[in-house]
Amino acid sequence: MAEILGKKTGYCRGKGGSMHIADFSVGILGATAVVGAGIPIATGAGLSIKLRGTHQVVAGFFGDGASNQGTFHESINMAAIWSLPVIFVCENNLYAMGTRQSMVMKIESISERAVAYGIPGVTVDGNDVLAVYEATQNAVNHARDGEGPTLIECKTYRHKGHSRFDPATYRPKEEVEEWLKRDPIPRFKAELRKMQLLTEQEAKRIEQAVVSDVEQAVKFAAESPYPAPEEALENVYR
Ligand SMILES: Cc1ncc(C[n+]2csc(CCOP(=O)(O)OP(=O)(O)O)c2C)c(N)n1
Ligand SMILES: [Mg+2]
Repeated sequence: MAEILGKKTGYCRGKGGSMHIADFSVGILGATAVVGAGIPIATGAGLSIKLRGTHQVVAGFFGDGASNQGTFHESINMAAIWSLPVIFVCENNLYAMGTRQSMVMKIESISERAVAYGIPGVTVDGNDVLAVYEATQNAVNHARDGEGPTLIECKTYRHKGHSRFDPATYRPKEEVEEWLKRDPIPRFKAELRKMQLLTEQEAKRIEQAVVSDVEQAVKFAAESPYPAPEEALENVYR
């Protein structure tokens, strides 16, 4: 919250904002506002892991729209030929801003593109927590065994417009209603309840704890100072 509000206490001291947030201390190399620009960064991080010989694995996230950028094709091909430990995670939410996938692609599943680079490509129900977990686990094992990258396509949906200013009138009402029923959070809760791994009381406690964390983050951010003007050129590349 502090970073989003441009405050000095944010992860990037208020200079990254929501679009360029990074936290190297936990391995988050950074978000980027340039669609598809994170994909070559993931490949580069994979090369770094290989050269350093650690057991790390990179996960790079991007959208269906980003998979039409040249960076997607070039980066996956390089990661494939060098057998880099990278998981390319495509969150296919059917839209790139207002552009529906079917308007700009002849294929239905983006995972099909993996064939062109000789790597595994899987499509999973992106709103099914355990299905995503399983696909990721397989891809991690594959990467750690030195077998190279995997492309995972998570089929999902955007619950709202692209931004707060987008009324998203280009989407059929029925389509939105259908997808809202598949919201992964209540769905996973129901699954845990069915497996008797969660009581209603525990679920309530978790929800309250999350609400309280968010409220505290908002309060902390609101009360934090902005960076001083004379710090403008500190902690930035120039
Ligand atoms: C190179 C580039 N072109 C255009 C834009 C404008 N833009 C911002 S988000 C977006 C759509 C991205 O769609 P997708 O990859 O499907 O990601 P989603 O927002 O659905 O997660 C576009 C075109 C941009 N930020 N960068
Ligand atoms: Mg999209």
